[in-house]
Amino acid sequence: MNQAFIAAKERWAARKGGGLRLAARPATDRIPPGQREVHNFPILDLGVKPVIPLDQWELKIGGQVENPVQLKWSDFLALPQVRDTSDFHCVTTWSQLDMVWDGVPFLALADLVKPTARASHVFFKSYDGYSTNNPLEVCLDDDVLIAHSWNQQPLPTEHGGPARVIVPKRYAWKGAKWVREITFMDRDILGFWELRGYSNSANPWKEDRFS
Ligand SMILES: Nc1nc2c(c(=O)[nH]1)N[C@H]1C(S)=C(S)[C@@H](COP(=O)(O)O)O[C@H]1N2
Ligand SMILES: [Mo]
Repeated sequence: MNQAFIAAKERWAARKGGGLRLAARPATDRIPPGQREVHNFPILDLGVKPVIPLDQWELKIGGQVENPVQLKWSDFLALPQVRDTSDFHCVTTWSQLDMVWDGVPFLALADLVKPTARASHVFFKSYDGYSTNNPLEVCLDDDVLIAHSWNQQPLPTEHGGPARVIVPKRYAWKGAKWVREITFMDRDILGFWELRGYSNSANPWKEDRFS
């Protein structure tokens, strides 16, 4: 069994008494250093906005797991769902607060595929050719979702719909829009921006912008 996964499940279970409500966030000090608040949710991509009809959408999850899966849209929607409000920090210095996301917690996906003891990192691939990577422990945080709705509306194509990853405690490039494949890894490999000089740790509170 994977230790990080077991620990995350225990944290989740310990909170279950209060429903799926997540830890309260402080009202102040929410803008990381060097960031400014915006209210217009900018769009950032590689110049391609892939349109994936729901009946053709698939999410493949494999690698260092006991139970690899290939989910269709209806399989994905049948997984446990949460609504969570989180902040969004782009390395280009804008932050947008109180984004309401609905989706499947990464932890629920891990529960489905069962990461092996060797799984230490996760690699995400998207329909536009984008990729990014995160340590498994980062992905197992409560607020990491495969989101299909934003502010209670289906996630629009330009923001990564049908489904995108959000990793609120990291700069936003660590969340793959139009996610297509999630691979549990026994080592770290770099994604699109990480290969091009962006920081691998990407912690906004430490201003890990570039490597
Ligand atoms: N598939 C894909 N995901 C991606 C990107 C991309 O170009 N392609 N850009 C990243 C970057 S740099 C940021 S800041 C956020 C932007 O998300 P938004 O366009 O919804 O604001 O998505 C991230 N995820
Ligand atoms: Mo970004």
